[in-house]
Amino acid sequence: MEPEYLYNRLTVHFLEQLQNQKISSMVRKSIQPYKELMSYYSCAMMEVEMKFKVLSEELSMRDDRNPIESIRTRLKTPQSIREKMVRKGYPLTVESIEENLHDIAGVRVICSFPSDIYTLAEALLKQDDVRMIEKKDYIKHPKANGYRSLHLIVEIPIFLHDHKKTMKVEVQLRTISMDWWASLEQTIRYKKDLPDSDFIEKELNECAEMGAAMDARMERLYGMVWEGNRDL
Ligand code: 0O2
Repeated sequence: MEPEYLYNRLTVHFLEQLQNQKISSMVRKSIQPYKELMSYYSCAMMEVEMKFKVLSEELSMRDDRNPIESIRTRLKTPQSIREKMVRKGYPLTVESIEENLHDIAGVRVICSFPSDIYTLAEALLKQDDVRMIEKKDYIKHPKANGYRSLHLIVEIPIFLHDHKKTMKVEVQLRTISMDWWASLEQTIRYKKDLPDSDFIEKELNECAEMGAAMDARMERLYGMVWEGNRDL
């Protein structure tokens, strides 16, 4: 049997066993390729986070305010990786995880105003070691439930001791109010197997609209106060 094939099978076994929290010692030894991949994602995530920290430092200096309220990072859990691979019908191998899942490393950037989202996205995408793979603008085109954020899948290099590797990272940019909505909507309903409810759907959608309206008003106020543009 090919060692690579064996590794892959064992990783599958690892992911399956993980769900039951029964990891045999043999499976433990087999998880090296999976652990390596996760560590590369972790490095890529740190790189992207640092890029935003640098932008935050520079833009704070330039504009006398920080366009970034906070940055959060997360690596997808093995359970969540397994669930998505199975749901999408991809083979459960380390190679397939790397090829098919683009959101294992996630960086969420919470911005002050909607325009900051686009300023930051543009600044990131202009960098010559960043390549955009995909863009989903759920702000200009909110999801039916009201979800808003700008999603970017970017590819960036990470420099290891003897080689360079290119990794994908999902970047989600949103305002405080978009984040507040997404966070509470996740608590209430997102990906929960709940029966359809027109009432809940309508309420959540209305809250999302209110959030968007507040964002627009706050941005307008900011423009009036700081830029002296009273006709905004
Ligand atoms: P978490 O907790 O962030 O890890 P899929 O992953 O198959 O659902 P796709 O096309 O890969 O869909 O990704 P999509 O829809 O562009 O964005 C997925 C991520 O965006 C989710 O990641 C959430 O973080 C966020 N998201 C998208 N839609 C919603 C929504 O309706 N409500 C909330 N609260 N968040 C949303 P994960 O992995 O599902 O979750």
